[in-house]
Amino acid sequence: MTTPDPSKPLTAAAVLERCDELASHSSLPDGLIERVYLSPEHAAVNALAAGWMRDAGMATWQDAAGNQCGRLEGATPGLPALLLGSHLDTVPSAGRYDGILGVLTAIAVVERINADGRSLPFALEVVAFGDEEGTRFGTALLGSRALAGTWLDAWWELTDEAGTTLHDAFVAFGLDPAAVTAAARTSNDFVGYLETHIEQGPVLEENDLPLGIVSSIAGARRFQITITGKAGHSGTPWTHRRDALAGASEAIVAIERLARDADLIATVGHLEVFPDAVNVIAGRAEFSLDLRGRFDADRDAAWQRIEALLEEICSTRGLHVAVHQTHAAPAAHCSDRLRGVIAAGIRAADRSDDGPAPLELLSMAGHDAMAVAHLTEIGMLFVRCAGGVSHHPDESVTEPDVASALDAFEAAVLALADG
Ligand code: HGY
Ligand code: MN
Ligand code: MN
Ligand code: MN
Repeated sequence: MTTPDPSKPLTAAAVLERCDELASHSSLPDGLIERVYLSPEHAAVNALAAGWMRDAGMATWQDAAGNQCGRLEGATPGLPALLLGSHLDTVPSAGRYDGILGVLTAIAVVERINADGRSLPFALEVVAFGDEEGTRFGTALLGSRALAGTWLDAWWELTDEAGTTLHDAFVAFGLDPAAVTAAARTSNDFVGYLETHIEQGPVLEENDLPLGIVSSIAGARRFQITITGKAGHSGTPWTHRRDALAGASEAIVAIERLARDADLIATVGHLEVFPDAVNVIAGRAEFSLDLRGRFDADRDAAWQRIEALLEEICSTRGLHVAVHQTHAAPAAHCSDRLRGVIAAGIRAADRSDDGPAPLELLSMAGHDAMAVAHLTEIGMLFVRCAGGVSHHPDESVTEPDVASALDAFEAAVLALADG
């Protein structure tokens, strides 16, 4: 095992350079970033992360679901581990810090602790999850749900845009679908899970804070909604039209109004029209819906009202609606214990023992921590990102904030060890 040089702790600048290197592994041209589960780009960044994990002194392996893992033993071999990590996959036309900063912060902190010769009462494991976003197959958290032991065999027939099934993508990546359950860990394997992530919202910036503590993560449900009418000549009189796109448009605006009134967040990010021609009335419109809120019960009650709304709009317009849920993740709560060590880490980083308590905030963005919460306590450290922008090439963080995050995350791990 490598023993890193304590005189050269991994700096924020080095972590940001690694973010840039990972960003170069993309399936898109012109500097745009897209890296999906079980792709050649995924294999490339797993190899890079594995090398950096080994430089930090970890033993490394790729698990049966394609997650890249590393482990540094504690005071004695075989102890349960504190799991650290995030994800390496991205949305289309992504930023370079969502998920990636969390993986690299975890590796850097293990390197620092190892270099300082600290032997902790637990092992340290780092996991770089392969599919948090769900970009390729539509349902999210596949990597972390494999580790959590909540994988569903119903997913094997999910297909990507090219029609490749998840099953065949596993095989092409060199994985055995029948062995995916080998990725599942147990609660006894871990003492907890800590994840660093950019906030993907404006709250830290509005409060002029570099770091914050996540209190809980909003649960999301995703749907594919298909509205069917009758394609026809664009000169058809109003009395004879059953326009699926006009119906979908009315529904989308009505859903937004309903979500705003219910203090929820609803996003329609995908829309496809058939036959998609300037002089043909749309016979079919298919759109996605991502619905999330602080409380699952409010979200689910609103979803029932949305279903009634869809039926009403479609019956008025002589249209048919079909709904298919593609993803559901319950809200997850960060434990008092791990929120406490994150707070201790932030205070240590900004040396503000007598300052105001670090800010706690809800994450409207989903995270792998939601899936890992099935196994063990979770805690998350948020890092300010400019304008709260994420899932966009303009996603950005500052070197000083990353330096603070490294110090805070290391101090949080040590606070747990000393606790
Ligand atoms: O969708 C989300 O909230 C996360 O970024 N995957
Ligand atoms: Mn994301
Ligand atoms: Mn993320
Ligand atoms: Mn589609």
